Amino acid sequence: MLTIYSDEHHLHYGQSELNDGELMPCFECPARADNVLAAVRELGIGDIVAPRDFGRDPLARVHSEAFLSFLENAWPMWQAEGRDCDALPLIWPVRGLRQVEPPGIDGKLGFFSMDAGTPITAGTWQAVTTGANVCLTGAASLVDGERSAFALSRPPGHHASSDCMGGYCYLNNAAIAAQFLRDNGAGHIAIVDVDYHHGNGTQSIFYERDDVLFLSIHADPVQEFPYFLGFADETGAGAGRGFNGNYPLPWGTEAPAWFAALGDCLERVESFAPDAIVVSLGVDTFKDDPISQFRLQHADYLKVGESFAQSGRPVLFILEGGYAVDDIGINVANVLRGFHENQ
Ligand code: Q9C
Ligand code: ZN
Repeated sequence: MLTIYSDEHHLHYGQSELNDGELMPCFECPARADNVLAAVRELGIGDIVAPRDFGRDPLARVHSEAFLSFLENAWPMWQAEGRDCDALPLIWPVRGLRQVEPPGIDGKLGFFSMDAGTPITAGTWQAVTTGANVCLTGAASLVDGERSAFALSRPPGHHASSDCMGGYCYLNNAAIAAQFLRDNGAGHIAIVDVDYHHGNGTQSIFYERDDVLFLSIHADPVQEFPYFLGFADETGAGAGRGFNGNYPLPWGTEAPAWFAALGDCLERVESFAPDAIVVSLGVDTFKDDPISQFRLQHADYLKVGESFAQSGRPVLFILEGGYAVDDIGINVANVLRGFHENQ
């Protein structure tokens, strides 16, 4: 299996996020991808290659021009205010407030975000565009006939919508890759999101479409971030009715219940018969994840990979969450190994 990777993820290194009422060090850190890279190298199941540059067009297929231009200019605007700490929002246009893009950076940060856990730093734009290129290079390899690829990118993407960052996410890599596959000959794409958190951004991007099936297994939003999307009754709208599936599970969920949901997802994928599957691969379902409450174990991830291999369809794995930094390498490598040994 081909892995795509760039060191440029190091350019995004947030200092702090608001968590439990305190500013604390970011859970989403460069060591995550470094550790995954080391584990994939050791696994030795294929080449590790650099991304190609796909330019702005594939990003603009998913994100609004106003949002892309905000992401690109946020740091220079923040700096122009004389600040050199991370840029974080402090006010959002909630119910009763006007939904109009403000001219200044403090207004824009709230207008284009959903939480205060997603800092913009000096290198964020460069890192996130390179991360998207990592995923696009993986998608392009499937177009060229590869059976599978692993996009080893960070920061993650599945919480980002067409015009909002949040949940450590800026550009929605899975959506960008799925749209690229659609634009390059695939008629139908399934996105299976196994990150611990609901992929609210991906869901919202494809909610009214019947060409991209979105399925997500995650902690129940009644208990867990992102709180405001990811319920079981969200099944799609308009033409997309029936093409969105959520599997909210309670805190404490262990492997049997989790794999029952995955089995159900994969049956739905089979009847949809997509040309390829994009997997939003978060491993924050791990029992020792510092911000999550599921209980999957190292060996369970082998079975995750094996389950996707059994579909027999081309698969693009894209790294999302996973914050047990010392375990993220083995967990991700186990998914890839489980796939590789059963394809
Ligand atoms: N007290 C991803 O896994 N903060 N994002 C949670 C917990 C946001 C996670 C706070 C978590 C976002 C891609
Ligand atoms: Zn997550």
